[in-house]
Amino acid sequence: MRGYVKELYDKLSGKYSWEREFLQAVSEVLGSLNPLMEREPRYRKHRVLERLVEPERTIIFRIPWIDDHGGIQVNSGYRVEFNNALGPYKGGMRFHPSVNLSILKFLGFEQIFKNSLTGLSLGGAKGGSDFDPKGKSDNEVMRFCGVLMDELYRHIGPNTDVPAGDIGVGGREIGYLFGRYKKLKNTFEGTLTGKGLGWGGSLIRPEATGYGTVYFASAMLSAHKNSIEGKRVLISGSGNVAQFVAEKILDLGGKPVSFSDSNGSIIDTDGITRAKLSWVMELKNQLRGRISEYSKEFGAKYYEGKRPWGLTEAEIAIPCATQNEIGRDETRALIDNGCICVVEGANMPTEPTAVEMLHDAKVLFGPGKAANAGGVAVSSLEMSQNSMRLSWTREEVDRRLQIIMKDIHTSCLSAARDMGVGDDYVTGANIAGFRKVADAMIDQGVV
Ligand code: NDP
Ligand code: 2IT
Repeated sequence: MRGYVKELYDKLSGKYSWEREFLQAVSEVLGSLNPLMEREPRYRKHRVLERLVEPERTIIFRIPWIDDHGGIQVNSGYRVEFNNALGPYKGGMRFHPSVNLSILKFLGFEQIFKNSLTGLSLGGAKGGSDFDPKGKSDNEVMRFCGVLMDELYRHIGPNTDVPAGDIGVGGREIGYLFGRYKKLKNTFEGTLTGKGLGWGGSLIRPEATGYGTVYFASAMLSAHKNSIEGKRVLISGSGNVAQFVAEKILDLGGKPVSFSDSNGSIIDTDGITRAKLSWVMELKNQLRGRISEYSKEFGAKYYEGKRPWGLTEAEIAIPCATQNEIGRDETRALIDNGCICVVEGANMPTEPTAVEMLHDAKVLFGPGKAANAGGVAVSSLEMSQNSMRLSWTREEVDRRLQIIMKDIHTSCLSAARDMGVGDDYVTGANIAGFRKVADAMIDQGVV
């Protein structure tokens, strides 16, 4: 980073010095924008960047709830409404003990550019709580979601802000959140996405992030005269995104060889078959068990406390757990074990120095804001279906998802080539995502 964007970044990092993840996300975007700022001075004149790095609104609230033993628990709730230049605020809710304002600001900031890349009318937001759903009963999760919504409902709406899922928030949580929202507002409307299929949800929404990430990987490989077929694929996480990445890899003839969770990783060099995958889906989605149980069931090796990178040879790596889960040593191990392509299913899973190493080693790198945009894209298709009061078929939604992912890939590559940085997808995604939002902000004046 240098010049004007560096000055801006230094100011921001002085003001929010403790917001490590947020500053990391901003630094990555600003690092790509310098040449564009020099080429098109109007962005600087209108102080678009200064405005973009401040959320339009941040709501922080208390969530007191009663546990199964009659005890009073207290959590923090957040919604960061970052930017609505392109459409209603849109982005997921994360429930995880690590959640704080820095993490939600990083996710909300990324979401602005991701949503812009989809080509759909979506602003950027993120929210969540430091509530830990692990080990809680369904009734506890329901009571917690109810109290969270007692505050959140006044800030959201189908044309205002439309939350969805993220880590720790799946179909069960969206159901409880929607139930309370509907009761409080006395209106049945599409204010949340990821809803159940019987009550306004869209086919393919659960699959969309994972499928979309693999469609993006496939487009990257095909632009470089390669494909997924026959490739071994390391996957981290074993939740929503990881499961459907594995399913689509199998559809396209690849071989998933790992899963992980916050306790450790399993490596299955025989390959995770469809039968093993459906066992994992039941383990994680119904029984809410640990991935270590996979090794007891199928005899694969379990590595306690380790992430899967470089634990076995593989051509492709798709991180699908959380931020900063691939560091320098792991990147070295990936490269030494034959990795040619890293695609981010998770948000910001690769540390900045690791991204540099991948670029230097000419490993293809697909950044999350482009690669995992299929989830929010199908959320937007869910909103469209809700507005029209109809439901598209599985084939129709999947067809649209494939087109959107292909278009995102093309936008990233053409923005990168336009800036003379070859196939640097990070620069491409940041510039293509930024331009649309920045132009809209200029058109709409200083608001
Ligand atoms: P889930 O809650 O379904 O799964 C998360 C998985 O990641 C679990 O296996 C979890 O393990 C693991 N994990 C979470 N936090 C950590 C941690 N701190 N360290 C190690 N492992 C961890 O979430 P999703 O699959 O929905 O989300 C995964 C990633 O994808 C996130 O980065 C999310 O922001 C991103 N994403 C999700 C989208 C969606 O539509 N759901 C859309 C776009 C991106 P454990 O069970 O032990 O906690
Ligand atoms: O990070 C993400 O894009 C999501 N968690 C999905 C957001 C959404 O609104 O579907």
